Amino acid sequence: MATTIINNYLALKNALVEDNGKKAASSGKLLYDALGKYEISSVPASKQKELKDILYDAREHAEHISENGNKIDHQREHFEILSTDIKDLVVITGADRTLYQIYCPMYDNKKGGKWLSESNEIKNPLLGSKMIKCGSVSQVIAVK
Ligand SMILES: [Cu+2]
Repeated sequence: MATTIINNYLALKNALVEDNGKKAASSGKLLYDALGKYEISSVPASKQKELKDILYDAREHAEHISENGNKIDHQREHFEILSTDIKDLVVITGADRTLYQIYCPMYDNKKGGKWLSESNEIKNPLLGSKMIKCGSVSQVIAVK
């Protein structure tokens, strides 16, 4: 179960909702550590290569977020890509709670962006206070 990864991902997400780059950086560091500690052998052998690749990619993004506490736009760019990694990860590892994938069509000059949330109430981490309510649920990832 990816409990520690999910906890730290959501703490990072909530720091970005609050426009708090410093807090996002410290959560990013905890997420980086949690990703490094995940036991790949806990998933079926057929999924281990894919999981390893996801963990590697996610760690790079978490590291950049941890190192850019005063550049929140840069943190958000990494967070948006990281969010797809975390979604792919929980599809393999399972999750201890229901997660909502939320889509915001306004992010990055209307290219759009996605993230995961513990709630279906929209609080936008990609745009923060500028457009806090922008987004809609695109997928529900249920506990398995
Ligand atoms: Cu970077």
